[in-house]
Amino acid sequence: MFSLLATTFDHFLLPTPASSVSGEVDWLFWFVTWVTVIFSLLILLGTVWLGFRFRHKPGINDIGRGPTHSNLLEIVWSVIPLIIVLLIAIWGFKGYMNLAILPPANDADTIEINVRAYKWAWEFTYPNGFHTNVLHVPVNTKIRIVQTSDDVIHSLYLPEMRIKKDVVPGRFNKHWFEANIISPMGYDLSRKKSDGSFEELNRSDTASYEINNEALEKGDPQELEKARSGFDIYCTEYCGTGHSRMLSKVYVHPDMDSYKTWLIAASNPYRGDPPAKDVGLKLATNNGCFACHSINGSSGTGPTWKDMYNAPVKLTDGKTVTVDENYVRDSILYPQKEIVLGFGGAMPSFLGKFSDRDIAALVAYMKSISTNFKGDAAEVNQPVPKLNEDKSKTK
Ligand code: HEC
Ligand SMILES: [Cu+2]
Repeated sequence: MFSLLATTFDHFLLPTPASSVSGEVDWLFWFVTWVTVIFSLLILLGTVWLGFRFRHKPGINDIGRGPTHSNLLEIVWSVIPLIIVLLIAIWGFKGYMNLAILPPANDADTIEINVRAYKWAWEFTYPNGFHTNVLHVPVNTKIRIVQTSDDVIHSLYLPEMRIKKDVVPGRFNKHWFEANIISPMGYDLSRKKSDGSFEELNRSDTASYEINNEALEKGDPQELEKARSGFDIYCTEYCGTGHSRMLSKVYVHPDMDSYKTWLIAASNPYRGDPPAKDVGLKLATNNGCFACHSINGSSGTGPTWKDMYNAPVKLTDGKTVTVDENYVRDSILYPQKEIVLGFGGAMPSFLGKFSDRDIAALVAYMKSISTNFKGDAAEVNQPVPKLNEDKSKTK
């Protein structure tokens, strides 16, 4: 009976069950709900019936002598609730343990995703270091989530996956889920077919996935359509004025290949031929350059990049050189070759990590923040030209 009623009311109270634990969670939810409903009704009806049955009757003033004790009644109303409550406790504890014990991190079939919460957005970091504001996962794959917050307490809630956990600053909270159905996809309003209908959003096309909450609030139709695809992600810990805007999506891919295709395309900073300086900024951000280099003129572990391009630098060997493409290239690939006066040789080598195309993009970014760059400003806004060596990388 429970499951029959449960399916009838399924989408009334609970969103689509989409993970390996949703069946169990929903069963327990409906069990508790119906036990509550049935017992509330029994008690209410009993009270009304007893009140009516033993109401005051005119002419009868004898209050009578009813039964004072019944062992049978005492046992029935103690043991039945005890069994029900124990059932709920054991069942709930099993479910809790299942969610609390993570799949092993070294399992090849498990994907670990880092979540960073801040006022007021989510950032999901994938195993290759790429991060974005939406969550992509393959279906039927265990996902370990390791999460922390930059500022206040947030809470990561994926209703369709039936998981929720606080994101607390100063510690890493972990949980996991395994999606077992593919997420719904909306339509791409920028791609109209000849019959007037729209193409379905393509799971491995990243450009159409990143959420722009500002545009969404302004009612941008493309963003509204996107909001109809994927499953929901909410923050469920009131965290300030932007709390209600901490919305995101989880996209469940039909298989590992589709997920990987997406990840490779999304991680490629050249996707969509953006301006060279933007590629450079992305490369610098993704590779941690800003841990040591500032762009505001202040020195960190390394010299600032502000006004660095085309400026003279004094080196420890007494020479003075002007920062140009080759100097930057050498600084990145062979940092110990020329060391800037006043700085230790703490710069790690990025040999093998950056192609010359990448370095051209980094230089374009450095030009864009240097008043010593006297060239055409439009230059840094052109896409980085494709070089032969990159053919294999960008496919
Ligand atoms: C661990 C700290 C650290 C990180 C991370 C780091 N650098 Fe450096 N970098 C330094 C230091 C220290 C120097 C100065 C000493 C030297 O010339 O080797 C330097 C020097 C440089 C210079 C020459 C600066 C000048 O004023 O002449 C460039 C260009 C540069 N780094 C680029 C990068 C890029 C690009 C990245 C990221 C891919 C990066 N660095 C990451 C520490 C770092
Ligand atoms: Cu929040």
